[in-house]
Amino acid sequence: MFTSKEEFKKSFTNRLELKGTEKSLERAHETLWEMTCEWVQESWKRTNQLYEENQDKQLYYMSIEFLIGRVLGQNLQNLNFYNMVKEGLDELGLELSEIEELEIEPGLGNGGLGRLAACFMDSLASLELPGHGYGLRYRGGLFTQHFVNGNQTEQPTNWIKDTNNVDTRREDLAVDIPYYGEVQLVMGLDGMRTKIENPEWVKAVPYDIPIVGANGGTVNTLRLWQAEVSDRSPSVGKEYAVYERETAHITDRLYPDDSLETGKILRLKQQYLLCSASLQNIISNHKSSLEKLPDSIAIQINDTHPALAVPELMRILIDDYAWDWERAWDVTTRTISYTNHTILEEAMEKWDSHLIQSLLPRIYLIIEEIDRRFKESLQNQEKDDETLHKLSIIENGVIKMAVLAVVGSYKVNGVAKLHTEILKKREMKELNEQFPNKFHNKTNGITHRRWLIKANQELSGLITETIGSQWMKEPERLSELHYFSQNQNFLQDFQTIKSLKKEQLIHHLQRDQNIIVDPSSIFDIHIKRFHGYKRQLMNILHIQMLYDRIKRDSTYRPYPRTFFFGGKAAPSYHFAKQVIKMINTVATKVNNDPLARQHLHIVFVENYNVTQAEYLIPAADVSEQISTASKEASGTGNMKFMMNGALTIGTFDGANVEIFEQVGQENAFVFGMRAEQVMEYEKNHSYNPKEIIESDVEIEKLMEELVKGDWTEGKANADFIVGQLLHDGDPYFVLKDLQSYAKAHEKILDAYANPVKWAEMGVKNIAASGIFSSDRTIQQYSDDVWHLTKVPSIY
Ligand code: 26W
Repeated sequence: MFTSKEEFKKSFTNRLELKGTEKSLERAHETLWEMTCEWVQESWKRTNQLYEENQDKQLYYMSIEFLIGRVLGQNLQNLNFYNMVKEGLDELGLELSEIEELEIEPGLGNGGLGRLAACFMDSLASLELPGHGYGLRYRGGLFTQHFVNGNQTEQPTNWIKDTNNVDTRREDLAVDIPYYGEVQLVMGLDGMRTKIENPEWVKAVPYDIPIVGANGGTVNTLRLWQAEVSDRSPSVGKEYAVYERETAHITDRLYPDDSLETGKILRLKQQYLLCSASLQNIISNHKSSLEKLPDSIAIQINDTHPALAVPELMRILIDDYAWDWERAWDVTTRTISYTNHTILEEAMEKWDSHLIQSLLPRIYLIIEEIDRRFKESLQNQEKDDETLHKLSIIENGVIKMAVLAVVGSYKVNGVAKLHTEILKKREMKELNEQFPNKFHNKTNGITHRRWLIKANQELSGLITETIGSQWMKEPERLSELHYFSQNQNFLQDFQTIKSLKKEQLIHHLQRDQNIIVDPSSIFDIHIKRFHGYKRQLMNILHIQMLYDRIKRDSTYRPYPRTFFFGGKAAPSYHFAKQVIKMINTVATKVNNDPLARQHLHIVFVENYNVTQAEYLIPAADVSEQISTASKEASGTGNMKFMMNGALTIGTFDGANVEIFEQVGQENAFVFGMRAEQVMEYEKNHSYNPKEIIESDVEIEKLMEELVKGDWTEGKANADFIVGQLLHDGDPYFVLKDLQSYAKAHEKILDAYANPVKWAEMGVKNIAASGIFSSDRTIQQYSDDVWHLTKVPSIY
């Protein structure tokens, strides 16, 4: 470990020289990476020792996705070495940011759910709480997106290199996972036991990633499992080569669908591998005191993807440790808790009973028994058929994972107030009534260390100069900035930094995509996965409306705006892909029109990922959070923008509601229907988009142009978009909210015309954003669900 810049430079140069005379950027990266790993190693070892000595309660966060982003710079930041290293390298003629650019980010997640898991890992370590992650080590992360003719293409992204990976293989901790086989009763020393005969064994090998907390004191572990062939004989009747191939497939790719349930056997294999390997690993450390499991550990399952943890823990306790059902159920349901991240019907996981029965025969029997006992317990409660239907785990040959997760957990939470209310009052009403104290809310958060301190070092520096550095530890103290929202010097500095972040983004885009952007335009940014309910379509339709207005009305010459889009569509989600194609088509038309181009510019950032987000968010003036009310469980991008002083244009949905509550509606641009209205329309099937078209000339004209194909290329594209809006009844209420959205945009222009007022609103947003740090979220989980104790790190 070094204590000064000079020491660092010396050590760095020595190591670099050992690598040979050629001083490439790659070598510098390799050297810095190795040094960082060594610094982390010490704290990692010490943290683990402390946990062991103190026998502290440990939390295990199980998630099928961990979207951690680049690691090097963030680790340096959390170790408090970033500036020192940057300056040292500078003096050696090297640019730290260029070195950072060499890291391929591990895209082990699709979107919000995976990124949330990563933010939580950061907060756990930073709060010095014993909390670790269990996930899967996909060889290929989320696909790389390119546009060919405006269409999304997908290439596999391989993030694993030959050397210097972010993770360390732990062969010593490998476990075997049983698939298929037959369930049999065998006579053991202590009576009859259930056993799986002739399963197909797959070896799960863990790879550990250190999670470095703030100030580098606590280093927790993210453990990712990789599937490999087992030394035990594979199942009879299968060629070894086939077994080998099928095994390698299990952790070969991240499933790129983030809301469409694909129901593939491979996905089920992944889920079981995650649950079984993690639980075997946990139990092996607690063998001697299993009775006390709920006091010594907590398991949080991130959505239902790891819900098989419930029957798997039951299986281990009953089959491997000869416990009776009641005892096993008591311990299981006091150990596991569950977070729900979506109410979209198509994203609610359901598995075909036959599939589970054949792949996981023992697990199936346990789920069946859980369901039987639960139904039995309801028998004398006089429930009507509808209620019984909502409460059943298995029904008509289908297993409902959300019901299994609720029944098998001691706590269940939604991820924003509105979402939790919808869960309790509608989606899971019957379950909530059955288990009145189980449901609670934990509004999501984001780690301010990555999204402000690291991504916007300039702004974070200004904040520290202004209110001191305590806000980094207690982000709610950002509220002290409120006072400075009236201070002209501070506002000017804030504006200067915003311009600087815009320049940095421009530079990045120019280098990556050869796009030139006007730095004085309003940066209006819509970045997230492509989905109908996130309404990228509404955004692009509005831009078409603006184009028409500019063409039609020679007095309408609005202030220049750059509309940024970024996001991927699931490869099988055709509608979302058609919207991508359409945005690219509209972009070509608008950007090449000499008149419109003076006022509107559309930029579609290719391959949106965590790294791109770190460039885009600090540069934003306007944050687009425009989901159909009731559909976005929380959103977390909304919080990142707010923390960087962008103003939100948004609906009353997810955590937007709480953002508006914190900052005041006067410092945001709120529009559109409320969740109750949307749900009322849905219940009564009373929304008819044709009525909107007939009553609004502007929208009518827009639709005519769409039908004519003025805004699309190729008939298929026009048919898809028009089909959704007209013939499929506009399921996400795009036309219904369009004018209200357009009015909110007009208000944005009015507000932007007064730069000081605009900056003041931005600063008020930053000042009100502290509550959205994931440190707050994690502390609440710990207080209400996990009951962890802080383990202060010893330096
Ligand atoms: C079955 C396939 C599948 C895969 C992922 C279904 C659903 C998912 C996730 C639930 C999708 C997701 O990422 N949800 C998002 O979770 C965020 C973190 O809580 C929220 O902020 C977003 O609102 C929610 O859409």
